[in-house]
Amino acid sequence: ATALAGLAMVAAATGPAFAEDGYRLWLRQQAPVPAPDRIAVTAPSPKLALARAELARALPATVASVTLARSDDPRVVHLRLPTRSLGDEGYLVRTVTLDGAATILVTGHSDRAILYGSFALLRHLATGGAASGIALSSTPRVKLRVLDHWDNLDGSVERGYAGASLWDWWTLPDFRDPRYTDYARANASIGINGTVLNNVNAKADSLTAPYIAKAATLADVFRPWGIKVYLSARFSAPIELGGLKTADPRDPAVAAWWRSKADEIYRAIPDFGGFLVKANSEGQPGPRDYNATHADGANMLARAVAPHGGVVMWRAFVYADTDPEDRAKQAYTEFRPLDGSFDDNVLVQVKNGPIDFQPREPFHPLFGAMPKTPLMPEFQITREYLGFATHLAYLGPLFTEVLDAQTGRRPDQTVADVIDGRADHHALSGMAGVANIGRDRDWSGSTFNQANWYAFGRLAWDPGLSARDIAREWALQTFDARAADTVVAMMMPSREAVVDYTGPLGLAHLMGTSAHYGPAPWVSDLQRPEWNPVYYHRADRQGIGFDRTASGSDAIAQYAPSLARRYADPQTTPLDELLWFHHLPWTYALSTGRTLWDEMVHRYDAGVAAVAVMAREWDTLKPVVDAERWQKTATFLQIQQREAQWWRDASLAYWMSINGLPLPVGVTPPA
Ligand code: GCW
Repeated sequence: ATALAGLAMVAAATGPAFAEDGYRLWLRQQAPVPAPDRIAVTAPSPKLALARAELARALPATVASVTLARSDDPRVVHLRLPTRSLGDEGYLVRTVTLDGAATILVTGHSDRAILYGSFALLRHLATGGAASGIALSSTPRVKLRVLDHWDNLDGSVERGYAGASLWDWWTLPDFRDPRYTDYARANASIGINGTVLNNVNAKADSLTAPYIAKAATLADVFRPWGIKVYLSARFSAPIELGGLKTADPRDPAVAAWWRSKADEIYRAIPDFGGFLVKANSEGQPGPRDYNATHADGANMLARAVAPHGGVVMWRAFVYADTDPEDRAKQAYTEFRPLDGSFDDNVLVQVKNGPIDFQPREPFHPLFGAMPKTPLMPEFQITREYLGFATHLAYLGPLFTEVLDAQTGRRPDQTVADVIDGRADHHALSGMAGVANIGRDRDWSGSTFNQANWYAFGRLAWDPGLSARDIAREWALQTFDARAADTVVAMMMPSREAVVDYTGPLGLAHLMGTSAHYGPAPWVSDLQRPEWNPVYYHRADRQGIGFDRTASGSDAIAQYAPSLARRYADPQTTPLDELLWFHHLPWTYALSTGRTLWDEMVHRYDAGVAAVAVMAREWDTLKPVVDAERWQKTATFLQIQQREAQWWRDASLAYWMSINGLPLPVGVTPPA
C-alpha cells in the first residue's frame, strides 16, 4: 500500500505514470475529474455521445456547463443565433443563457457539426482561450478533407516512414483494433472527413469481396466520427478481376463491370466515398492505353458511383516514359484541354507543384487554369523529399505558400480561392494529403511530424489560416505551455532550412534516386532521362539551372500572362525559384549583392546553421518536456545536423568539380 501511495504521489507531481511517447498526439488535455454531468445533450445520438465523451475527458474545471443542441432545437431557435450560413458541418459555440442559467452552447445543423464544435471548444480552451464570453464559429471552406494512405495490402506503406500500415488486413474484418478509433478521433478533431485506405499504385485485390468486407469494418468504425472511406481503384481491374479482354472506358462491358462493382461496394458500405485513381503514370494502367482520354476514364468510373452519391478523384500526376516534353509541363498539357469535359462528381487531384513534392516548387500551373473543373490539391504530409521522419521540417509554410500564391488568372485569385470552388460555383471541393501515419507509437515517426498531419487538417478546413497560428495551436496542445514559444520558433524556419541544405534557389530533385534520401546531384546513368538529377539542374562549367523560358522548355507559358512575364526575366523571378526557371552563369550577380555561386554556398551553409540553432533551442526545453519525447527529438536533431552537413558538403564538392570555382572568401572547406 505504501509503495502504491508513493507511486500516486510521483504521478501527481510529474504527470501520468506511463511514459509520454506521443501516442495521444495533440489530444493530451485531461479533465481533473471526468465530468459527463457538466455536459447536457438535448437530443441524444451516437455522434453526440462521442462529442460528450470528448468534452468529459478534457474539459477544464473552469467550465461549469456545456450544452450540445442542434440548431433546430426550439430553445436554440429562440436565441436567434447566426446559424444560417453554417452549412452541414459548420459550428457555432457561444456562452448563452438557457433556462435561466449560463452555459456554453455548441450548436450546428448536424451532429457532425456539433462534434466539430466540441473539438473547437476544447482547442480554444487548451490554447489559452478564456472560459467565459465564448464566441466561436467556423464553416469549412473545403468539402472533402481527405487523407490518402499509400498503404499496401501486404502492410507496407509506400513512402511511409512511421512503421507498417495501421490497417491490419489479416485480422480484419473481424477485429476492430481500438487504434482505428483513436485514428478517427484524431482526424475528427481537426476536421478530416475522408480517408483513402490503399495506395494509388493499387492492386486490383483491394476491390475483391474479402477486402470490401475489411474496408466495411473500417468504415463502420470511422462513420460516427464523420469520416468516409474511399478506395484507390486499379484501372485494369475489369481485366484482372472480371476476366474481360479490355479496360477500355468506352467499352460497355467495362462500364457495366464497374457499375456492378460499385453496387457491390455500396451494399457493404452505404456511404462509401468513391474512388481515387492514378492512371497512365509511372506504369499504372489507364484510358490512354486505349487512346481514350483521362476524361473518358474518369467519367466512366464517375457514372458507376454517381447513383450512390460517390465521387471520383482523378489524379493529374502524369508523366510518360515516351514523352520528351519537360516533365513539369506534362500534366497541364494533358489536362488543361479537358476542362469542361468531366462529369459533375469528378475532382481532378493536382499535386501542389508541377513535378513532385520537392522541398520547394512553384505552385502547379493547373490551379486557376481549369475553371470548369473542381481541382483538389494533393499535398504530401509524409516527407519523401524532406528527410523522411527524421529531419525536423514543419510543412505549414510549404502548404500556405502554395495556397496563398496568386494565380494571376483573376484579380487577387489565390490557389486557395481556386480550390474552395466558390468563385466558379462548384458543388464539390477538396484537399488531399498523403498521410504520414503508421504503427509507430507516436503515429508519425516523430513528435514534430504530428504537426504536419495537424496542419494539413486545419488548412483543409480553412485554407486561409496562417502557418504560424497553426504551429502555435499545435505546440500549446502538444507540449507544456512553457515550451510553446520555443517550439514555434523552431518550427517556422525549419522547412526553409531543408530547402537551403538540399537545394537552394529553386534547385530540385537532387536526392538519392529510388530511396529519395541524401544527396546525389551527380547521378546521370538511369534509364529514363527524368529519373536523373542532372536532368533537373543542368549544371555545366558555365552555369546551372533549368531554362523554362521561351528559349528553353517554355513551361512559363503555362502560367497566367502576368506571371509568365515575371518568370521570363531572371531579374523579376523570385530568388527562391530562380533556378527552377532559369539557367544562369555561376557568376550571375544577384540582388543580394552576391554572385549566384556565392549565394548558393551561403544558403547551403545557412541551412546547416539553422539546424544547429534548432538543436540549441530544443536543449533549453529539457526541463519542461517529458524525457521520452525530449530524447527522441534531441537524437533526431543530431542525425539531421550530420545529414545537413552531408548534403551541403557533398553538393558543394560536386558543384565545384563542375564549375572549378573556389569557395567564397571567408568560407572554410569542411575538414
Ligand atoms: O512521389 C512519387 C513517389 C511514388 C508515388 C508517386 C505518385 C505512389 O516517388 O512513390 O507513388 O509519386 O504520387 O504517384
